[in-house]
Amino acid sequence: MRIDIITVLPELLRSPFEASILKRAQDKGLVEVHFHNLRDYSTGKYKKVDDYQFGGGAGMVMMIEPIDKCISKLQSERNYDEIIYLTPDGQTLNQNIANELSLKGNLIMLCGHYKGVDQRVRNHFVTREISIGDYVLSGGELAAAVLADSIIRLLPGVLNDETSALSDSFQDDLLAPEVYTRPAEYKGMKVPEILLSGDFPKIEAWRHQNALDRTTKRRPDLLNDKN
Ligand code: 6GU
Repeated sequence: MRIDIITVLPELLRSPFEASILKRAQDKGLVEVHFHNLRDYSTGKYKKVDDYQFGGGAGMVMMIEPIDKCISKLQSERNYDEIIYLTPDGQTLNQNIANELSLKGNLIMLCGHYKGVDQRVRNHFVTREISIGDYVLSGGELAAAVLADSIIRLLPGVLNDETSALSDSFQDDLLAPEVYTRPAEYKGMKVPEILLSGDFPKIEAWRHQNALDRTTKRRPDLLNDKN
């Protein structure tokens, strides 16, 4: 997979990709992540990427020309499966969307800023609009990092057995069961006996029940007939 991220703030975005699982995924050659500074595609003396909105109103709007230039250059080099615009009025990200996008080859992520991008970018270039939740961030950069992380960790070979994505919360519409590690007793606080029993079918049944109970209590909206 290849992810190209278009942003006015590449420095805000780099560090999440330089540690832990996201770094290892790139080191293993499972994903390439490239950052493109929109300012490099602006013309004129001041490298302008935003301007006042027609009709008046507070806040700047990201101009179509630098975005067009950047996207056109990328598209001249390869085909993209999706051009994703990160925006609070997009479709709310969930595990199903991450699963679906993890099956694609090349993705562009366009980070919105200020009042957002000129609507013509959305109408003519963007194929998909995603939000990461009902709250407002200062820009799309952190949202792009969240989206990219949710996708990259699903690529085959990125996670090992211990961190397998299959046992994640949400992957089967259930929250993950509670977990414990050594010591088996700490200041009188004990680990559930069943987990120490070595009876794996019983442990699996306990975990499923625990996941079900936790979901019922915390997120009843997730439950469906599958569970
Ligand atoms: Cl994608 N962008 C911004 N600016 N705020 C958000 C968001 C995106 N998703 C949730 N809040």
